[in-house]
Amino acid sequence: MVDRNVTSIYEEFGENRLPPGQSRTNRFPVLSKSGTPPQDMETWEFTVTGAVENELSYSWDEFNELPRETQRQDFHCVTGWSRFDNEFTGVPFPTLAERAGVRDEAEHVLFHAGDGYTTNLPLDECLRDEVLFALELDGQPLPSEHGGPLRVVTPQLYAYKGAKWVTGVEFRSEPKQGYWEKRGYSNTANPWEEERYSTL
Ligand SMILES: Nc1nc2c(c(=O)[nH]1)N[C@H]1C(S)=C(S)[C@@H](COP(=O)(O)O)O[C@H]1N2
Ligand SMILES: [Mo]
Repeated sequence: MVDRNVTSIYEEFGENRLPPGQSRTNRFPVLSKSGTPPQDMETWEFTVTGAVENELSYSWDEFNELPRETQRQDFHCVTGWSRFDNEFTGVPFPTLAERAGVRDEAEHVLFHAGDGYTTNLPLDECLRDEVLFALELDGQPLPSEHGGPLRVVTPQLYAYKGAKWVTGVEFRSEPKQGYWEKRGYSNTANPWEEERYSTL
């Protein structure tokens, strides 16, 4: 059962559901900088750190007690493919932000992942209900190659903004560029503006 269908968020950004320069696929390609890291659920830990009132730390069992919802979302990869109607189940970013209590000086977010990947976003871009910490895809545990046990999805942005195997969220007063942002991909990553590459 889908709690929220967010496949119409494109209306905020452009005319068409399929962003310019994208082609639609029913496959789900895997794009990882260095393969799928091993996961040990006994020692798995997820942290919320930085400019918050309460830094948080969750074991896998604790994370599973958080309120979650299922959303129908589209997924746009900067390399040119889009996959429509994915059903992701997870914890919306605002839920975790509220539990941690974001301090006034926090304006940026850096996501950390188990393979050393990082990606950055302005806080505003994260405080949207469709930014999910996803545990399931189409009713099944998220496949490890797609970021299981836990990944971020950002349907309003190119998918490199969603860290697979996410291990932590750091709230910051200053921005810090992530893995692909440092290597020339766009900081802002809006698919309807075709913000693929850094203009710097
Ligand atoms: N931890 C981590 N997250 C990551 C990546 C990665 O290499 N490591 N690749 C990113 C890129 S470039 C894309 S396009 C999407 C791909 O997600 P998929 O493999 O599920 O298609 O994950 C993003 N998140
Ligand atoms: Mo990507």
